[in-house]
Amino acid sequence: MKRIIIDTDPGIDDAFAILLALAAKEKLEVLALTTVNGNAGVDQVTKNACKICDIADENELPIFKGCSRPLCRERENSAVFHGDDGLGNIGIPDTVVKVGCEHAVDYLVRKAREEKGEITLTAIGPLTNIAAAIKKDAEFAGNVKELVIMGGAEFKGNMSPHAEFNFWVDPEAAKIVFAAGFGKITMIGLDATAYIYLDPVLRELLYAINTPVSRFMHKISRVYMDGHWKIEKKLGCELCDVLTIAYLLDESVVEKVDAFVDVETKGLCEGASVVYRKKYYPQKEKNCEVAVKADVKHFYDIFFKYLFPEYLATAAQLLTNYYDSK
Ligand SMILES: [Ca+2]
Repeated sequence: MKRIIIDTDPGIDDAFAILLALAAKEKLEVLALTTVNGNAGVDQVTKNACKICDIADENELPIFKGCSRPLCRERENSAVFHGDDGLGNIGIPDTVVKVGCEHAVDYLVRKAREEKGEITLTAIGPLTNIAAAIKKDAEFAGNVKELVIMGGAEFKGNMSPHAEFNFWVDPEAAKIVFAAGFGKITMIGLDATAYIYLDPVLRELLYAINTPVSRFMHKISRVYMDGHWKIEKKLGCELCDVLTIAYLLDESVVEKVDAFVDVETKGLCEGASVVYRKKYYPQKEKNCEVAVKADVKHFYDIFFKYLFPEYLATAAQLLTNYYDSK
Protein backbone atom coordinates (compact mmCIF):
# COMPACT_ATOMS: atom_id res chain seq x y z
CA MET A 1 0.00 0.00 0.00
CA LYS A 2 1.42 3.38 -1.00
CA ARG A 3 0.52 6.42 1.08
CA ILE A 4 0.25 9.33 -1.34
CA ILE A 5 -0.41 13.06 -1.43
CA ILE A 6 -1.47 14.50 -4.78
CA ASP A 7 -0.29 18.06 -5.45
CA THR A 8 -2.57 19.23 -8.23
CA ASP A 9 -4.08 22.09 -10.31
CA PRO A 10 -7.36 20.54 -11.52
CA GLY A 11 -7.44 20.56 -14.54
CA ILE A 12 -9.28 17.99 -16.65
CA ASP A 13 -6.52 15.37 -16.73
CA ASP A 14 -5.93 16.07 -13.03
CA ALA A 15 -9.57 15.12 -12.44
CA PHE A 16 -9.10 11.80 -14.27
CA ALA A 17 -5.89 11.18 -12.27
CA ILE A 18 -7.49 11.91 -8.89
CA LEU A 19 -10.51 9.73 -9.69
CA LEU A 20 -8.24 6.84 -10.68
CA ALA A 21 -6.18 7.22 -7.49
CA LEU A 22 -9.33 7.29 -5.33
CA ALA A 23 -10.68 4.18 -7.08
CA ALA A 24 -7.50 2.16 -6.47
CA LYS A 25 -8.08 1.66 -2.76
CA GLU A 26 -6.34 -1.69 -2.53
CA LYS A 27 -3.04 -0.13 -3.64
CA LEU A 28 -3.15 3.60 -2.89
CA GLU A 29 -4.12 5.45 0.24
CA VAL A 30 -4.71 9.07 -0.76
CA LEU A 31 -3.94 11.15 2.33
CA ALA A 32 -4.81 14.57 0.90
CA LEU A 33 -4.97 16.79 -2.14
CA THR A 34 -2.87 19.96 -2.11
CA THR A 35 -3.71 22.57 -4.74
CA VAL A 36 -1.57 24.99 -6.70
CA ASN A 37 -2.01 27.73 -9.29
CA GLY A 38 -1.76 26.26 -12.79
CA ASN A 39 -4.57 25.26 -15.14
CA ALA A 40 -6.63 27.98 -13.42
CA GLY A 41 -6.07 30.25 -10.40
CA VAL A 42 -5.63 28.55 -7.04
CA ASP A 43 -9.09 29.49 -5.71
CA GLN A 44 -10.72 27.96 -8.77
CA VAL A 45 -8.61 24.78 -8.84
CA THR A 46 -9.30 24.29 -5.12
CA LYS A 47 -13.05 24.50 -5.81
CA ASN A 48 -12.48 22.01 -8.62
CA ALA A 49 -10.67 19.62 -6.26
CA CYS A 50 -13.73 19.75 -3.98
CA LYS A 51 -16.06 19.01 -6.92
CA ILE A 52 -13.95 16.02 -7.97
CA CYS A 53 -14.05 14.59 -4.44
CA ASP A 54 -17.80 15.13 -4.38
CA ILE A 55 -18.25 13.21 -7.65
CA ALA A 56 -16.16 10.37 -6.17
CA ASP A 57 -18.23 10.49 -2.96
CA GLU A 58 -15.06 11.24 -0.96
CA ASN A 59 -16.30 14.12 1.12
CA GLU A 60 -13.87 13.49 4.00
CA LEU A 61 -10.63 13.65 1.99
CA PRO A 62 -8.50 16.57 3.27
CA ILE A 63 -7.88 19.34 0.71
CA PHE A 64 -5.37 22.12 1.33
CA LYS A 65 -5.04 25.28 -0.74
CA GLY A 66 -1.51 26.17 -1.79
CA CYS A 67 0.44 28.84 -3.68
CA SER A 68 -1.48 31.38 -5.74
CA ARG A 69 1.37 32.30 -8.06
CA PRO A 70 4.76 30.98 -9.17
CA LEU A 71 7.77 31.63 -6.92
CA CYS A 72 8.99 34.71 -8.79
CA ARG A 73 6.89 35.43 -11.88
CA GLU A 74 3.34 35.79 -13.18
CA ARG A 75 1.91 33.31 -15.66
CA GLU A 76 -1.35 32.97 -17.56
CA ASN A 77 -3.58 29.96 -17.02
CA SER A 78 -4.34 27.46 -19.79
CA ALA A 79 -8.01 28.22 -20.58
CA VAL A 80 -7.73 26.95 -24.15
CA PHE A 81 -7.46 23.32 -23.05
CA HIS A 82 -9.20 23.24 -19.68
CA GLY A 83 -11.88 25.94 -20.04
CA ASP A 84 -12.13 29.18 -18.05
CA ASP A 85 -13.02 27.28 -14.88
CA GLY A 86 -10.25 24.70 -15.39
CA LEU A 87 -12.78 21.88 -15.50
CA GLY A 88 -14.31 22.06 -18.95
CA ASN A 89 -16.90 24.84 -18.40
CA ILE A 90 -19.72 22.41 -17.70
CA GLY A 91 -21.21 24.45 -14.88
CA ILE A 92 -20.84 22.03 -11.98
CA PRO A 93 -22.08 23.87 -8.87
CA ASP A 94 -19.73 24.42 -5.93
CA THR A 95 -19.96 21.74 -3.29
CA VAL A 96 -20.07 21.61 0.47
CA VAL A 97 -16.72 19.78 0.60
CA LYS A 98 -14.54 21.73 3.02
CA VAL A 99 -10.99 22.98 2.50
CA GLY A 100 -8.51 22.65 5.40
CA CYS A 101 -7.34 25.83 7.19
CA GLU A 102 -3.66 24.92 6.95
CA HIS A 103 -1.69 26.20 3.94
CA ALA A 104 -0.77 23.36 1.57
CA VAL A 105 2.96 24.04 2.00
CA ASP A 106 2.70 23.86 5.80
CA TYR A 107 0.71 20.64 5.49
CA LEU A 108 3.30 19.09 3.15
CA VAL A 109 6.16 20.02 5.48
CA ARG A 110 4.33 18.76 8.57
CA LYS A 111 3.06 15.51 7.09
CA ALA A 112 6.42 14.61 5.51
CA ARG A 113 8.10 15.21 8.88
CA GLU A 114 5.49 13.26 10.87
CA GLU A 115 5.65 10.30 8.47
CA LYS A 116 9.29 10.46 7.50
CA GLY A 117 10.16 8.01 4.73
CA GLU A 118 6.54 6.89 4.26
CA ILE A 119 4.97 9.34 1.83
CA THR A 120 4.93 9.26 -1.92
CA LEU A 121 4.32 12.72 -3.28
CA THR A 122 2.69 12.96 -6.70
CA ALA A 123 3.01 16.39 -8.30
CA ILE A 124 0.73 16.92 -11.29
CA GLY A 125 0.75 20.73 -11.42
CA PRO A 126 3.46 23.40 -11.42
CA LEU A 127 6.05 22.61 -8.73
CA THR A 128 5.54 25.81 -6.69
CA ASN A 129 4.23 24.13 -3.51
CA ILE A 130 6.98 21.51 -3.55
CA ALA A 131 9.73 24.13 -4.00
CA ALA A 132 8.18 26.27 -1.25
CA ALA A 133 8.21 23.24 1.08
CA ILE A 134 11.89 22.65 0.28
CA LYS A 135 12.67 26.30 1.06
CA LYS A 136 10.71 26.12 4.29
CA ASP A 137 12.26 22.91 5.63
CA ALA A 138 15.78 21.84 4.71
CA GLU A 139 14.85 18.26 5.62
CA PHE A 140 11.72 18.12 3.48
CA ALA A 141 13.27 16.32 0.48
CA GLY A 142 14.86 13.77 2.83
CA ASN A 143 11.56 13.17 4.61
CA VAL A 144 9.68 12.25 1.41
CA LYS A 145 9.96 8.63 0.28
CA GLU A 146 9.45 9.27 -3.40
CA LEU A 147 8.42 12.09 -5.73
CA VAL A 148 6.61 11.38 -8.99
CA ILE A 149 6.25 14.39 -11.26
CA MET A 150 4.14 14.97 -14.33
CA GLY A 151 6.19 17.60 -16.08
CA GLY A 152 9.03 18.36 -18.40
CA ALA A 153 9.98 16.93 -21.76
CA GLU A 154 13.22 15.53 -23.04
CA PHE A 155 12.52 16.38 -26.68
CA LYS A 156 9.36 18.36 -27.39
CA GLY A 157 7.49 20.90 -25.27
CA ASN A 158 3.91 22.16 -25.48
CA MET A 159 4.32 25.80 -24.40
CA SER A 160 7.40 26.37 -26.55
CA PRO A 161 9.36 23.95 -28.73
CA HIS A 162 11.19 22.91 -25.56
CA ALA A 163 9.10 23.73 -22.47
CA GLU A 164 6.25 21.68 -21.01
CA PHE A 165 3.38 23.56 -19.27
CA ASN A 166 4.01 22.68 -15.58
CA PHE A 167 7.72 23.52 -15.76
CA TRP A 168 7.06 26.56 -17.95
CA VAL A 169 4.61 28.02 -15.40
CA ASP A 170 7.24 27.93 -12.64
CA PRO A 171 10.72 27.07 -13.94
CA GLU A 172 12.47 28.33 -10.81
CA ALA A 173 10.42 25.93 -8.70
CA ALA A 174 11.19 23.00 -11.00
CA LYS A 175 14.90 23.81 -10.84
CA ILE A 176 14.83 23.84 -7.02
CA VAL A 177 13.03 20.48 -6.92
CA PHE A 178 15.59 18.65 -9.08
CA ALA A 179 18.47 20.04 -7.03
CA ALA A 180 16.88 19.30 -3.64
CA GLY A 181 18.22 15.78 -3.11
CA PHE A 182 15.05 13.69 -3.08
CA GLY A 183 15.89 10.01 -2.66
CA LYS A 184 13.84 9.07 -5.70
CA ILE A 185 12.33 11.29 -8.39
CA THR A 186 10.51 9.98 -11.42
CA MET A 187 9.87 12.54 -14.15
CA ILE A 188 6.93 11.55 -16.31
CA GLY A 189 7.09 14.13 -19.06
CA LEU A 190 5.58 14.65 -22.48
CA ASP A 191 7.83 12.02 -24.10
CA ALA A 192 5.85 9.35 -22.23
CA THR A 193 2.46 11.04 -21.79
CA ALA A 194 2.16 11.61 -25.57
CA TYR A 195 1.31 7.88 -25.80
CA ILE A 196 -1.65 8.28 -23.43
CA TYR A 197 -4.38 9.58 -25.67
CA LEU A 198 -8.09 9.36 -24.90
CA ASP A 199 -9.39 8.38 -28.32
CA PRO A 200 -13.03 9.15 -29.21
CA VAL A 201 -13.98 5.48 -29.04
CA LEU A 202 -12.93 5.19 -25.39
CA ARG A 203 -14.52 8.53 -24.56
CA GLU A 204 -17.80 7.19 -25.95
CA LEU A 205 -17.37 4.09 -23.84
CA LEU A 206 -17.18 6.38 -20.77
CA TYR A 207 -20.57 7.79 -21.81
CA ALA A 208 -22.03 4.34 -22.32
CA ILE A 209 -20.79 3.07 -18.95
CA ASN A 210 -23.16 5.62 -17.44
CA THR A 211 -21.97 6.04 -13.86
CA PRO A 212 -21.60 9.49 -12.23
CA VAL A 213 -17.79 9.21 -12.54
CA SER A 214 -17.77 8.00 -16.17
CA ARG A 215 -20.32 10.61 -17.29
CA PHE A 216 -18.33 13.32 -15.49
CA MET A 217 -15.16 12.25 -17.32
CA HIS A 218 -17.01 12.25 -20.63
CA LYS A 219 -18.46 15.70 -20.01
CA ILE A 220 -15.37 17.53 -18.77
CA SER A 221 -13.20 16.19 -21.62
CA ARG A 222 -15.33 17.92 -24.31
CA VAL A 223 -13.53 21.28 -24.06
CA TYR A 224 -10.17 19.52 -23.84
CA MET A 225 -10.88 17.64 -27.08
CA ASP A 226 -11.99 20.86 -28.75
CA GLY A 227 -8.63 22.43 -27.79
CA HIS A 228 -6.73 19.56 -29.42
CA TRP A 229 -8.93 19.80 -32.52
CA LYS A 230 -8.49 23.57 -32.81
CA ILE A 231 -4.70 23.41 -32.61
CA GLU A 232 -3.74 20.01 -34.00
CA LYS A 233 -6.80 18.76 -35.91
CA LYS A 234 -6.60 15.60 -33.80
CA LEU A 235 -9.62 13.85 -32.32
CA GLY A 236 -9.17 13.02 -28.65
CA CYS A 237 -7.12 14.43 -25.81
CA GLU A 238 -4.00 13.66 -23.81
CA LEU A 239 -4.36 12.29 -20.30
CA CYS A 240 -0.93 13.45 -19.13
CA ASP A 241 -1.46 13.53 -15.36
CA VAL A 242 -3.20 10.16 -15.29
CA LEU A 243 -0.02 8.35 -16.29
CA THR A 244 1.59 9.29 -12.95
CA ILE A 245 -1.16 7.44 -11.06
CA ALA A 246 -1.04 4.48 -13.45
CA TYR A 247 2.72 4.40 -12.81
CA LEU A 248 2.17 4.27 -9.04
CA LEU A 249 -0.16 1.33 -9.62
CA ASP A 250 2.21 -0.50 -11.96
CA GLU A 251 5.66 0.90 -12.74
CA SER A 252 5.99 -1.30 -15.82
CA VAL A 253 3.52 0.94 -17.70
CA VAL A 254 6.48 3.17 -18.63
CA GLU A 255 10.02 2.63 -19.83
CA LYS A 256 12.57 4.75 -17.94
CA VAL A 257 16.17 5.91 -18.21
CA ASP A 258 18.52 7.17 -15.49
CA ALA A 259 19.36 10.83 -15.91
CA PHE A 260 20.56 14.09 -14.47
CA VAL A 261 17.86 16.70 -15.03
CA ASP A 262 18.16 20.45 -14.72
CA VAL A 263 15.70 23.19 -15.72
CA GLU A 264 16.40 26.33 -17.76
CA THR A 265 14.95 29.47 -16.15
CA LYS A 266 15.99 32.17 -18.62
CA GLY A 267 15.99 33.03 -22.29
CA LEU A 268 14.54 31.28 -25.32
CA CYS A 269 14.39 27.90 -23.64
CA GLU A 270 13.01 28.97 -20.25
CA GLY A 271 10.98 26.23 -18.64
CA ALA A 272 12.78 23.50 -20.61
CA SER A 273 13.97 20.42 -18.80
CA VAL A 274 17.48 19.47 -19.85
CA VAL A 275 17.82 15.70 -19.66
CA TYR A 276 21.34 14.28 -19.55
CA ARG A 277 20.92 10.54 -19.96
CA LYS A 278 23.46 8.73 -17.78
CA LYS A 279 24.22 6.45 -20.69
CA TYR A 280 25.59 9.38 -22.70
CA TYR A 281 26.81 11.59 -19.83
CA PRO A 282 28.24 9.15 -17.25
CA GLN A 283 30.06 11.97 -15.45
CA LYS A 284 26.73 13.56 -14.44
CA GLU A 285 25.29 12.41 -11.13
CA LYS A 286 21.86 10.77 -11.48
CA ASN A 287 19.10 12.78 -9.77
CA CYS A 288 16.11 11.31 -11.51
CA GLU A 289 14.55 8.57 -13.59
CA VAL A 290 12.87 9.84 -16.73
CA ALA A 291 9.97 8.04 -18.43
CA VAL A 292 10.65 7.92 -22.15
CA LYS A 293 7.82 5.69 -23.38
CA ALA A 294 4.46 4.39 -22.20
CA ASP A 295 2.39 1.36 -23.15
CA VAL A 296 -1.08 2.63 -24.03
CA LYS A 297 -2.83 -0.76 -23.86
CA HIS A 298 -1.30 -1.48 -20.48
CA PHE A 299 -2.33 1.99 -19.32
CA TYR A 300 -5.98 1.43 -20.21
CA ASP A 301 -5.90 -2.00 -18.57
CA ILE A 302 -4.89 -0.24 -15.35
CA PHE A 303 -7.40 2.58 -15.86
CA PHE A 304 -10.41 0.31 -16.43
CA LYS A 305 -9.32 -2.34 -13.92
CA TYR A 306 -9.62 0.12 -11.04
CA LEU A 307 -12.30 2.53 -12.28
CA PHE A 308 -14.70 0.37 -14.29
CA PRO A 309 -13.61 -3.26 -13.86
CA GLU A 310 -16.66 -4.76 -15.55
CA TYR A 311 -15.67 -2.95 -18.78
CA LEU A 312 -12.00 -4.00 -18.78
CA ALA A 313 -12.40 -6.55 -21.60
CA THR A 314 -14.64 -4.26 -23.67
CA ALA A 315 -12.13 -1.42 -23.44
CA ALA A 316 -9.24 -3.70 -24.40
CA GLN A 317 -11.16 -4.99 -27.43
CA LEU A 318 -12.20 -1.50 -28.56
CA LEU A 319 -8.63 -0.28 -28.24
CA THR A 320 -7.25 -3.24 -30.20
CA ASN A 321 -9.81 -2.68 -32.99
CA TYR A 322 -9.07 1.05 -33.00
CA TYR A 323 -5.31 0.68 -33.26
CA ASP A 324 -5.48 -2.17 -35.76
CA SER A 325 -7.68 -0.07 -38.03
CA LYS A 326 -5.31 2.92 -38.03
CA1 LIG B 1 -2.24 19.18 -13.81
